[in-house]
Amino acid sequence: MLRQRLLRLLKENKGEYISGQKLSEQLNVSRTAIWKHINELKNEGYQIEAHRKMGYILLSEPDLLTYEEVSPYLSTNFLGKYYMHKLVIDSTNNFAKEIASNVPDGTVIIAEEQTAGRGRLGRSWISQKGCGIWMSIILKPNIQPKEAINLTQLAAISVVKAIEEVFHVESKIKWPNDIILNNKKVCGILTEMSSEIDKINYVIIGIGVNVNCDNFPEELKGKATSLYLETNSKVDRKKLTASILNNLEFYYNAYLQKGFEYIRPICIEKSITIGRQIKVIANEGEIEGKAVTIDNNGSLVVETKEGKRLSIMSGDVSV
Ligand code: BT5
Repeated sequence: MLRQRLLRLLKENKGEYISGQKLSEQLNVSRTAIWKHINELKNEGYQIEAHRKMGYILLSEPDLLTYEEVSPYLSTNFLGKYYMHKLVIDSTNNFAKEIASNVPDGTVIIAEEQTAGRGRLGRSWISQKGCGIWMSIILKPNIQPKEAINLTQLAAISVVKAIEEVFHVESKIKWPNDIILNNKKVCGILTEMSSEIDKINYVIIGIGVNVNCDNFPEELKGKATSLYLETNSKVDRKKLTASILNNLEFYYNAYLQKGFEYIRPICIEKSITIGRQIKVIANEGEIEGKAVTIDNNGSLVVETKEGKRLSIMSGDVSV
């Protein structure tokens, strides 16, 4: 695409002028076409100055999670190769569901803002404009439907590893789908699936990370936080997005090749739940006891005060 090639050239020469003549020669298009695309980029927030003799200079890029902005940090083979970016959407998971059957494995959908972001069980997910990573990843794994719960764990460790890698901050996983930083929720994961009895059509992993958010509604104060609030510095959403995808592809491949056993020790190491006295609201009802481990299926093992061990596949944990 011309636009992408033009942007690449401007980025390669960031802070330096590049003449309209040179751009038109290298891209093999007219100077008018260049000028038209430059104007489009400027409208999207790229700060580009034009000088009659010297040409164009890129001064800064917008804080947007477009493919052009995230891909320089991506090292994946298939995740995010098909990538859609929206300024506003109701929910990236809703949109992913609409398109899932017609797009390749590893498709990523990212929005700057969600007007109806969703949590589990019909709960809502606050997704303010430009301050977080609100994304859905479509996967088409050849695994049994009951194994899909493992993918939530894969996403959780990928987010924890990415936060560690990019910002050197240690977060923890509250089984099964919350990432916790200093006792507050910084990220939530919503995994949804379409399947037959023994075959998955697709899985959608929805990941919401509060990155630079600094203003939560009253009911979330004390419960929710962002990387910005915890580290006191504005955080690069582009690098974090790419690192989550890089890690997810790595752990996903490892999981498909070696099974959940490979992932399990990391889930246990990064868990904030294990070892604690907890209450779980699960399909089986309300269960109280000590979280002892995560088993080979990814279920949480809870020991009740009667000494009975229960394996729980999903639920809401409170400590
Ligand atoms: C979750 O549900 O934590 C899953 C959140 C998944 C969000 C992503 S964003 C991209 C994709 N598209 C979507 O529409 N969703 C996914 P759950 O465990 O049910 O937690 C929901 C609860 O978290 C709410 O009831 C609130 O108490 C709290 N909450 C809502 N917004 C929050 C936020 N931004 N940060 C922290 N906590 C929040």
